[in-house]
Amino acid sequence: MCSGLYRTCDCYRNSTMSIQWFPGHMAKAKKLLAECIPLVDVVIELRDARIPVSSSNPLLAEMLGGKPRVIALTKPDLADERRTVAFMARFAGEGLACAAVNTRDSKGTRELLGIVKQVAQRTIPRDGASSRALRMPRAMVAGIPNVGKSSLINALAQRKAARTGALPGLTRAKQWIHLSSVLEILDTPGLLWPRLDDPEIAFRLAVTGAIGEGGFDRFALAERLVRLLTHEYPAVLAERYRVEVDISAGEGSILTAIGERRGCLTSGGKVDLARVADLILLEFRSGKMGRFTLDRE
Ligand SMILES: Nc1nc2c(ncn2[C@@H]2O[C@H](COP(=O)(O)OP(=O)(O)OP(=O)(O)O)[C@@H](O)[C@H]2O)c(=O)[nH]1
Ligand SMILES: [Mg+2]
Repeated sequence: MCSGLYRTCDCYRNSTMSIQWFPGHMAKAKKLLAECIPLVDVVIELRDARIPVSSSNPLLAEMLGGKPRVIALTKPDLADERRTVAFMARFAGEGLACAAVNTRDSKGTRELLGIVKQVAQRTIPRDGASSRALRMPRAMVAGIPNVGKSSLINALAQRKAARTGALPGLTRAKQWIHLSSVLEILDTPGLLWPRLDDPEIAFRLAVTGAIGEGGFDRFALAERLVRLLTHEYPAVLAERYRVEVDISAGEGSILTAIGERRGCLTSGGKVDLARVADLILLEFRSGKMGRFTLDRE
């Protein structure tokens, strides 16, 4: 039986999928963020362009107080471009400064840096007589795990200043990075909120890679992804895996067909459904299936 927050078995496969992930280091991350917010002039809130609303962290919004914030939409290369543009227009309409940044080719970094410096100028302490800035602007990146915080810092710094990686929960402590003489920027650990009450938001966070492996059943997650793709993008699975997609036979039968096609077999020659689940989650997350935005404007 599985218990507590860490559900690794699939005992709820036929029930509503349960996703929660708030390991010990996350509680520490929350404390650290609260300590760091007063040290900076502006907070760059990173949101995944595939889920620009679901990846907005309510805890962070609470902790910000009156601190100015700028939204950076990350991984736009994996999202539906038209929807990214629409979301940016929506945020601008709400008075939120926003830029989309692809850290793979650094597109959007200059724009983001310009916005951050501009916003920071408003709050930076100044010499009373000359109104000269008394120090360099300070910013921090914050957001859900794996959203691309450390990658963004590296793209802004144009060097590998912070450690990055595909699994959420990599950065565990704060780290100041100096961007020449323009800005000091603080990398922080990813933060989720303790109870993911909305199962749809939890699914979107998990399928885009924000939740650690212990927080969900990967087979149930893959099944749900198959269901979503079959309903909303009916051609995707058939085209990518050259299988017949008949959802009336169940998601499991589609996963089995993909496993047969891709040779994901156990030593006994049966389809290894855990490997198939990993395969389709990996290919979805890496953009091999196409570009998707799961939130709706
Ligand atoms: N496709 C794509 N992948 C990106 C982009 N930015 C970051 N990534 C990938 O996203 C993954 C997570 O990046 P990190 O920078 O380590 O994310 P993080 O927010 O610092 O993660 P934690 O420290 O674990 O909270 C890595 O595999 C990056 O290569 C992007 O613009 N496009
Ligand atoms: Mg990091």
